[in-house]
Amino acid sequence: MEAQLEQLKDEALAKIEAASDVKALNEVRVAYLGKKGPITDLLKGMGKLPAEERPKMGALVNVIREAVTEVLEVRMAKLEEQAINEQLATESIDVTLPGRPARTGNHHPLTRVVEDIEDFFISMGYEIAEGPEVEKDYYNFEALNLPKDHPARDMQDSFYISKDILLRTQTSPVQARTMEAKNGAPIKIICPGKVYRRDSDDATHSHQFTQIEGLVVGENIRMSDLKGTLDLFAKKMFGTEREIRLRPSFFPFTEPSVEMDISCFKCGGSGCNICKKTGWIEILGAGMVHPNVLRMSGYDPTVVSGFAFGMGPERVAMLKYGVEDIRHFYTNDVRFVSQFHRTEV
Ligand code: 2U9
Repeated sequence: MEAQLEQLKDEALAKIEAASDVKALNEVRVAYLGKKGPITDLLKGMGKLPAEERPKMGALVNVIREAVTEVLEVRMAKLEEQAINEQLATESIDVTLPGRPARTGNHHPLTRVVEDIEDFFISMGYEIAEGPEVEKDYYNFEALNLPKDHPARDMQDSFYISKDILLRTQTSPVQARTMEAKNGAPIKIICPGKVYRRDSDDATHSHQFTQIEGLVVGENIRMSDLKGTLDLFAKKMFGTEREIRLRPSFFPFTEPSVEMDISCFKCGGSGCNICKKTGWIEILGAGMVHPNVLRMSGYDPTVVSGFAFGMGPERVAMLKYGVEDIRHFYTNDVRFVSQFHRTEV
């Protein structure tokens, strides 16, 4: 039995020595030390030996197993090193190859326009206010001077969740909520966000779009403040050459109400395809906050006044970047969205 074990050991050591690569050595390991190998067999066969021989034989098998394992590990380390060296000798790295440029992403054009508008108003001391997109009928309509029978509240134009809850159709409810919360204190905010209307989607309409509205409330806030603010805004967004024009309009929440045009940034006012030969481009709506709106949210219209304005960043982006279909903003085609890299550092 002992001689048999010694022979097994010599045989294993000879095969380890003869193994010329990692794969061959692994085969030797499985063959001699594996679950089906002779050493495991010997250990399993111990039960058949007379009881007094078992400890001695068991110890001998273990000594041999450990000796074989040790030699095998040393040989394995050597063969692995040899394999790596062979690989290194055959491979080469060309350090003169030009690097691959790191592809950076860019902001979505709408995000970019919204952030540009935000930056301007933040520079003017405004704060950004946000509110829920699922809104109460009260804040979306009632508090904005759109009473129950107003045509703009028609079920056709809004996504109702229940009788009193809908997807907001404008960001104005954020201003109404802010007024209520501020409890008579001065306000200077802009409210960017998503709004929803029941519209059939086409090149210029979308059932979901973006709005930015602004609200300033305090003592002695005048129409001239509104006009000065909008004039600066137009110059910042569309170029220092721009002039603005206010036309009378109507919104239930402002009185008087105006629509603002800017002088065409393409032709400078002489008439072209962008301004439809008028020299002017409509950009936003605005007005002095209606006394009813002030009163409903806890402000005294005999003491304070305010101005408000609203615009659609999609329209601003379409004009600024010559985008012809509003749906491009929402379909995430990389050929479209990757065209709006900011070039300024
Ligand atoms: C309160 C008081 C007044 C917000 C205003 C407009 C005029 C306006 C539209 C432009 C195109 C929205 O994106 S659009 O469809 N908005 O013309 N919005 S004044 O007036 C308010 C809002 C809230 C409490």
